[in-house]
Amino acid sequence: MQYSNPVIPGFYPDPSICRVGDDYYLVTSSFEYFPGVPLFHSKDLVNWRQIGHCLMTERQLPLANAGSSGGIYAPTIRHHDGWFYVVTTNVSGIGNFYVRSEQPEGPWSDPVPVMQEGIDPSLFFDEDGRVYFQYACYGSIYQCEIDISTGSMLTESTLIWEGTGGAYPEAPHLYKVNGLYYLMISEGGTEYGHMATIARSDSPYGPYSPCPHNPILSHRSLNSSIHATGHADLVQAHDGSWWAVFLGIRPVSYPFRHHLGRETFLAPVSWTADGWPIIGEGGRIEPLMEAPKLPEVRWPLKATRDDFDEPTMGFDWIFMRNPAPESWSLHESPGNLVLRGNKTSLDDAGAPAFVGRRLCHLSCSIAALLNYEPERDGEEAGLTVYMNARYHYDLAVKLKEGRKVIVFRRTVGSLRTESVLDCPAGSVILKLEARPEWFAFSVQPDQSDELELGSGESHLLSTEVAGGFTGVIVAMYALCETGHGSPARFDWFDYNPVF
Ligand code: 6LW
Repeated sequence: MQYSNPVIPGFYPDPSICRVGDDYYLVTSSFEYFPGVPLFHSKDLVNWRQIGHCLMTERQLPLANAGSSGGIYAPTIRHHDGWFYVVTTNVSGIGNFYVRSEQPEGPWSDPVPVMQEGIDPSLFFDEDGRVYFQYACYGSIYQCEIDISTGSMLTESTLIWEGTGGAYPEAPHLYKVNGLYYLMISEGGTEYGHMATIARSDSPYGPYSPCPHNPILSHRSLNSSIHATGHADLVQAHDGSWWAVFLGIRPVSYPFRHHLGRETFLAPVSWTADGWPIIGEGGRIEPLMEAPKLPEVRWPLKATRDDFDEPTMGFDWIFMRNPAPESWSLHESPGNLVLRGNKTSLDDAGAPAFVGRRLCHLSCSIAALLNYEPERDGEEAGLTVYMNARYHYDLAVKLKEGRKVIVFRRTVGSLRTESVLDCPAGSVILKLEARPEWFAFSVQPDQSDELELGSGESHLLSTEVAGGFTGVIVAMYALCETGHGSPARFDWFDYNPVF
């Protein structure tokens, strides 16, 4: 049986995985979005369901100072002695820290800081009870021992490997196999030169001897629909087979540009006769690959419509930074998500009234029913296809010089275009058709014909143009320059992948 890559599509980069019995858990980076560090569960490594987030409170994840692509960088998840540990970095806050929980669904603890600079922290629990903390800093990989009950450092940090000469050695993970310590990292930068490399030693502190088959994973200079593979983590399945999760991208158009962000991929790991792990076929992976020989467990398909009838938001929904409590409500108008604009706009590095989900498919149909009668001039509410504060396409209902209008706006760096149509009173359905190379916007006012507003190229919202580490988010939003805007009632939100 085959499976298709990515196994977790959409902006879910820097994956880390651990196994407890026949259960697999996986976390990814989340940057300026809240809640942080999405947590996934699988029984077969192919079918994943999100079961929550590890950072659910502002105390765990203060993001007020996080710019675009700030906040939470790469996490690592490990399980030891009955506890789950997730270690990560808030680059816009306390730096390196971990949270822990006895159940993967939480509650997760308050942050335990590790007073060590750098990014991409990882944990290794050795058989003698020692706990090692690895991280990337100053272009090398460092390690110290820590007291896992307090996060305090028990030894000085020492440089343990500088990689094979690629730029930016990062994403370290340490494994012990047949009595040897294997240190896997990524090099070459997270773009088209990305690769995973590995070295081994008979001591956790090295010296580490590099694998003669490095890189053990890379799509650099390959003719493939998948690029930038790297930032990998290894797991031994409960049937004894080895697998790797790692990030990759799926560029569209030429020159290569990708807008979904870095996604999570899976590939088998084989061991060479001289005891080295190789990911995929000689480091190359495919969109379709042989599935693990584990009992397949599929999860219930997600509903394509969210009616906002539940008391809490589903796990797919994320906010931009820590949301202002008064900017959103599921209780003000039962059966609706109500947004009230504040003074923060989509162009600001703040916390606008914004509830979004990752765009996980190159082709999909998205729509939302909006009841909104703006009373303050300049206030608006609608949908945005958002890469970051300087690159987004918006479709909104707005009060403009006393008239209720529909606005279609494209913000591409310093360039901005805007088209306006009169909007009849009453509700409107805001529509977005996403295809690999473009986004098309239209509205369906109540009792009226659909009106096409325009389209925008996807490559203008791509990482190669917009920069950063995230991927496109489709969000409902509201803004009001005077603060506390009129209620924007979103009755439902549809997300229908087009295959
Ligand atoms: C991540 C690091 C990286 O921490 O980017 O480019 C950072 N490589 O591994 C954010 O994904």
